[in-house]
Amino acid sequence: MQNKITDRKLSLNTELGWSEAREEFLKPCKILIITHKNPDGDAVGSALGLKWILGRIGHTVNVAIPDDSPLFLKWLPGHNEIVVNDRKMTADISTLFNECDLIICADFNTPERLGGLEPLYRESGKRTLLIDHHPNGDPFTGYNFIDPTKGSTSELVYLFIEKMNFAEHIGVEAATCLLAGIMTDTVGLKVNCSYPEVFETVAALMRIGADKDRIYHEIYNTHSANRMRLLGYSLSKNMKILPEYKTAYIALTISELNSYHHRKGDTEGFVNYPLAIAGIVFSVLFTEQNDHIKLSLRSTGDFPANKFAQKYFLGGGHLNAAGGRFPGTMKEAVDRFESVLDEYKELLTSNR
Ligand SMILES: [Mn+2]
Repeated sequence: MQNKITDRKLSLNTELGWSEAREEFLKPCKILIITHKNPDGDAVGSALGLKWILGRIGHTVNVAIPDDSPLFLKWLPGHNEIVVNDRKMTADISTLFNECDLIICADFNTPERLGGLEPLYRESGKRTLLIDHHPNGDPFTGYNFIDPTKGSTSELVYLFIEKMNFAEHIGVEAATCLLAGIMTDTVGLKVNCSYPEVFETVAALMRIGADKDRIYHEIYNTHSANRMRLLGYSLSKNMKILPEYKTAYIALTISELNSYHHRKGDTEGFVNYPLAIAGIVFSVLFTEQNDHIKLSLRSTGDFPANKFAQKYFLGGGHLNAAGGRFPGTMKEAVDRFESVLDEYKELLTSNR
């Protein structure tokens, strides 16, 4: 493996890649696993799952994330050992970057997604490996294991470990983290998992001891009353439906969020609700942040939420699940959104 972003890039989907990687992982070393800002269940689940497995193999492993993860992930085994950049632990984190032998990037496809960790990553000069399922990414690391046909990076971590002949090192903690990651990116095994192999991985993780029902409960049934009331408000008072575009959106300002005592992660999943309305194929959630408007976009069928986000909202992601941002006010963001929809009218209305 090579050092810099511009050096040789080797896909693990080649025999050479696998044999080099196997050798690499046999000697104990210091590994730093990093993932994207606003980490979701797949980001944290894949990173922690890897940490448990590589630790068992004999490596010294740390996980660092750019900002804190939402409350519904804090129960994951090993979560309390994650180093979070926004807790003013930058000094500790730069030591981790300096002292590791290998950096594993999980669940993102461009270094910009690292937020505050990006400069540390770019300056690290370490050997690097990327495991990811986002489409059209730049394989920016020395090694990469990328498969956009998979519903989650956590599933790819399982396949990676299996392919490396390390499956015996997957314990119940790792299995729990990986199944949590699979469950969150597939919204409880409902979307992005219409291929039989994913259920073989789920079955394998359950046999190791992952408790599917408990994981589902911890992720989906541990909300606060305030979060449920905010959801109720979003759907009954705030959601706007544009039937001529088969589109619906929710736009929450900071003052609206505050009036429901919003906590990080509370709006997670809101964007999926409008898609349950007959005839709606495109749903967007706008949430006001301190200095920009954040967008979550979901679509059904072949409407490319990622291309839409990329073209107009500085974002990207998957075909049916993408993110973006808008530097301006909520009104400007929503006006812009409504004004560009017409360009997609045919694509939207021909979708089911
Ligand atoms: Mn993911």
